[in-house]
Amino acid sequence: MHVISALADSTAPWPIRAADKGDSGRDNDGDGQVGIATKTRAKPKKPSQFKVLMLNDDYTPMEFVVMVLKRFFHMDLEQATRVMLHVHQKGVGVCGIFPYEIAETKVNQVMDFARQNQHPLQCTLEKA
Ligand code: TYC
Repeated sequence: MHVISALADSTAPWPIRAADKGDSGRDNDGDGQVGIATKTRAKPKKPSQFKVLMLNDDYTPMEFVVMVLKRFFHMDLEQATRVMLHVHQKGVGVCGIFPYEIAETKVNQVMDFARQNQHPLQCTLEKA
């Protein structure tokens, strides 16, 4: 098969079509393959990371926030207390940084747990 070498020509400001590179779309080497070009990435991209943020509110008890940080983010009492107080004073704080699916699961777990206990605690995601 004729491989289209400029498929990923980063200097071209437009997508390069097979015809632009003299590939007629016909089988040129008799191997029965027509117009298929694949390019594997030499360097696979790292999965992007997301911060899980906790937001302050006036009603959720401090003890509950500490419990959440221990339960879902595996913090010890000291660390959880420090993060809770940071959120209480600054309005927002980072609970941890995770790949997207794990971060999303943590947010859902925290929000479900807060709802079940009738607290307005809010948790969200932000690209790291
Ligand atoms: N501000 C809350 C209070 O005074 C405590 C609190 C801390 C709530 C952190 C939410 O993410 C939070 N009871």
